[in-house]
Amino acid sequence: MDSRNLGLRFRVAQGIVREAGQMAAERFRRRDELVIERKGRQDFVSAADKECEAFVMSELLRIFPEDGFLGEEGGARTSGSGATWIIDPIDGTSNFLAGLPVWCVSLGLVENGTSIAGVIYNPITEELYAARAGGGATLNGKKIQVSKTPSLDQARMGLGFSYRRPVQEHVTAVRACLEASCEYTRFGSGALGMAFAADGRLDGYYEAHINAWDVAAGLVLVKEAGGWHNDFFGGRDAMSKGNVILAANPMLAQPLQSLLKIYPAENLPG
Ligand code: LIP
Repeated sequence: MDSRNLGLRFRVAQGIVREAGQMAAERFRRRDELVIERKGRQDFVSAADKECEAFVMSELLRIFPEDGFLGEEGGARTSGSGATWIIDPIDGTSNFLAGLPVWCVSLGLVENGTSIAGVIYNPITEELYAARAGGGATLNGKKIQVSKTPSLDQARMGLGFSYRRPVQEHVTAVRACLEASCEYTRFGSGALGMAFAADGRLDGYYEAHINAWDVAAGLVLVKEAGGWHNDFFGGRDAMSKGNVILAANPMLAQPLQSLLKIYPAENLPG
């Protein structure tokens, strides 16, 4: 996509995500009124997720009718332009429903298996992350960069888990980190985990299986903030089936790679 078209989409996406975030924040404040449906083990959805996704999808397709769309709550449309918007209307739904202000709206734009623009917005903390390919990454307009932590025994990782994968696998990852004196935090929002890795509040983020809508925005954020991440969309059917995610500052990519025993080494930095 040429720079002018990407720039236009980047600006429009920030406006739409901010508006969607305000809608979701209103629902958050009145969450006791929400009807909650169960999608799976500790996996919930409410009218707030669906409303937010429908709003974002209708706005994007009104302005960019040729683009494709993939949403966590089922919104989908094949792309005519080669670019596909990927949205998680409320990432961290369990936190949202519990009243924890650790959730966000996450919107990514993917072309040819690469994330080229991303916006992540937590309307409660008023933090808006944005990045476009070649344009750097920002938090509320200020440039962000990944951490410079040089070794695991000084690091703090974000570790995510869902019942899509065996509990033992997560326990093994937690144990490996702790035995390496590497601290960890579990947020319940993969998108915020990637954002915190991009601005250096975390030194990296790992989850054995995550969906495209959780990381599509975070991938370009981490990359534009000088970080490294695995070839998420290189996985078979990753767009529809998800994949493992590992993101980190470049110095920790290899040590984390070995520690978590996830990938062959060829696509690591350095
Ligand atoms: C969440 C992800 C998180 C994962 C949770 C859940 P949701 O997405 O962001 O990384 O650990 O199980 O999938 O369901 O809140 O959009």
